[in-house]
Amino acid sequence: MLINPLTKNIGADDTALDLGAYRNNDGYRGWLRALRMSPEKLIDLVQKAGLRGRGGAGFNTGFKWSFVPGDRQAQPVRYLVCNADEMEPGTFKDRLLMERDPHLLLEGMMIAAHAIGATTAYIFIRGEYHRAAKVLENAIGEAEQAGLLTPETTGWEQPLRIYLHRSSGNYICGEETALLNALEGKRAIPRAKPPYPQVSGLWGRPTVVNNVETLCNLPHLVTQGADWYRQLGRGEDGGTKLFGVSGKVNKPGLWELPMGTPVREVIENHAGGLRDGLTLRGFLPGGGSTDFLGPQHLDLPLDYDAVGKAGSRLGTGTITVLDEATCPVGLVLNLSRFFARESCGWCTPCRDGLPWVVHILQRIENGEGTMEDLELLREHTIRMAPGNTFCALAPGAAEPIQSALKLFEQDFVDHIRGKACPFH
Ligand code: L3W
Repeated sequence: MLINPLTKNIGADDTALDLGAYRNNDGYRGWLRALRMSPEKLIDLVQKAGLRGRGGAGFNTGFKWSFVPGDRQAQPVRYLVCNADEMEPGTFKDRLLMERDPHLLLEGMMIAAHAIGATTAYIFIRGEYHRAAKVLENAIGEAEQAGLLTPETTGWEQPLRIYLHRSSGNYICGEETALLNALEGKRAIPRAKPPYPQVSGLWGRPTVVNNVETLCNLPHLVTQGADWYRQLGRGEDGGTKLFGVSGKVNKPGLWELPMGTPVREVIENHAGGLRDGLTLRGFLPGGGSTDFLGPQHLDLPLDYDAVGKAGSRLGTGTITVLDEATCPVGLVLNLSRFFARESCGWCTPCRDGLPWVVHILQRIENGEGTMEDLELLREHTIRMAPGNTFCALAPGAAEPIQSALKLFEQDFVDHIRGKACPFH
């Protein structure tokens, strides 16, 4: 039984799979099967499989597609956008898929386009991903030359056009509505939701934005079916996931594992445990905009709901570990600097709040903080709560700070009382 659908074609050498090799490995079979299905059936299949968005939010993919208006005659123009703007701190999973198996992504996009009735698709890729961009350009050219996107193959009225758009912006461009503004050539600021893009997205037309890893799940899901997909998971959620670990571990990296794999297995078995006899103090489960969890959560299954119930979010599934020799204040300062720099400046808690947070954290890290600073820090993060901002950037940035203030409060106090960073 196939247990690694996302990485089955990714071998030891670092070359990207070309179209011929991809086809010889059963490539584009999911696509051909999807073409024989009605869009409604395809949407239903993906919804039943329980595929959840791998960009960080975990929204049910088939359910998202189902919001696109069904009447194609009334609204013939629809868009598919692949969100490849991977910039979340500690996250490097989509890059692997794009650089090494570009046709898996293209096949996933073609299946999604069939489901929603899109005839134009965009891959919005992080500007720094030069190699992935080159590999994808080449793969799009191969697919076009082989006639895969033509009406003769698809049976559609028009050819499917896939464009690669290289971002020149920052982290906020990964927020789906800021991304759409960027694609339209406007300033990349988030739009108010609703309306969600599925109803009114790119140039006001129905648009679905899906993450790279989400789309790469589709070819095998369609070939093997919803039951197979669900059974791949070990817990509540179906399928597999690219889990990663960074920080002071013996073998930082990325592995395709069943959804629901316990944290301990990822950190100890796959990442080889902590380096130099260090012990674990905590970890961010899925990127820099998630809450810290502690060693008591090592047996937690890496599922969306399970991690949510433990007080954090699965996010991108790429874990950052915190060991006892690393300063938690310095770590959250570093993350906050990133989020402050990458804000689009559209709403006040983000534009003004994040620089204040950086200023306070810097003061504490320098040994110049006061006990009042802790309260001030807490207040600022409360002002960044969801509902006070247009998008998830500031609420996400607040998560590691708020959880660090709970789990590692003594470290903050030690900085203030000792008038220096105890880790230096
Ligand atoms: C229709 C509703 N559609 C939600 C759709 C919505 C979107 C998806 C998720 O942020 C998170 C963020 C980062 N009717 C709907 C609906 N949708 N309600 O579902 O939406 P949402 O608002 O829950 O999240 P989001 O704003 O898209 C994504 C977190 O991911 N994150 C960041 C990851 C960064 C990367 C990267 O760099 N590549 O992945 C990590 O945790 O903080 O919370 O499509 O339209 N009622």
